[in-house]
Amino acid sequence: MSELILRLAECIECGKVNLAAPFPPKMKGMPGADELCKEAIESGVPVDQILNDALIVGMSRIGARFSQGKAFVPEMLMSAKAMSASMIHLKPFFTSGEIKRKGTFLIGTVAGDLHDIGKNLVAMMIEGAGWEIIDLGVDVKTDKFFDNIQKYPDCVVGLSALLTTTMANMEKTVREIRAKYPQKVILVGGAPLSQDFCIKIGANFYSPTPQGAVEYLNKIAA
Ligand code: B1M
Repeated sequence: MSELILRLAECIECGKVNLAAPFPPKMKGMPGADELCKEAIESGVPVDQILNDALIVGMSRIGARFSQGKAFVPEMLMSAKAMSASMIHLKPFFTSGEIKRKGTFLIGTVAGDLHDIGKNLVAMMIEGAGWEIIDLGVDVKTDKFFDNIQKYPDCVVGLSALLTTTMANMEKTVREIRAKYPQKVILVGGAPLSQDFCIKIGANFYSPTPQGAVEYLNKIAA
């Protein structure tokens, strides 16, 4: 594998955004994801290789470390930032169809709930795994999910809830989606949830971490 790809994967994993970024201190003064991604494209590295062997590998390494308690939210946010800096260069290739997405993931925080930090992290990790993200934001009522399921019929749906009080709204939305779209794959997550709750409301999968959601999605996309 090319030296450039290995360095880019390391920048994503370590959250090195660009040359000017002071984080992480051990990479100060070195080119970051922004410059290395641009260089890789300009030197003819196939764009799907840049995505699969650098971006996805870097994001999955940081995701695994987070799941093991060896990395924390700020580090994941820096990795997501580095990924976004690279994605700017890759976006035209997605638009032209040269790089294929694994699927579309519709995500929102449920009605009545304004917490979005965890939801955003999950969205960024899933985007980093090669999925197109449609982020519906916070306080998302069932109708908004319906509108977007109609727009993206093959999408997988993800719901996040951070309050015990809004778990009831999650249940309502999942049941309503299930009634209208019985085959729809629905993932749920958020601090107060549990596997038992996931089963009770009829969602397909519960993950306490972004990486768990990524692994599940990759499995169903394979
Ligand atoms: Co709120 N809040 N908050 N809050 N808040 C909590 C959640 C709370 C636990 C604090 C406490 O009392 N100790 C408590 C909930 C208690 C409960 O119901 N069990 C609480 C409360 C009560 C409230 C208010 C009601 C307070 C009030 O006004 N009286 C109010 C409600 C507003 C509303 O939503 N309607 C409120 C408001 C707020 C702020 C707006 C001030 C702010 C949110 C800002 C924002 O999100 N933009 C806020 C914050 C920041 C918190 C805490 C401190 C941090 C939440 C967070 O971002 N964690 C939180 C206490 C805490 O957790 N220590 C608290 C970091 C984030 C990365 O983790 O969101 O769990 P998390 O996401 C994780 C996993 O859960 C998982 O992956 C993420 C990464 O690991 N995950 C998924 C999440 N979604 C997933 C989806 C998936 C898969 C995995 O698949 C689809």
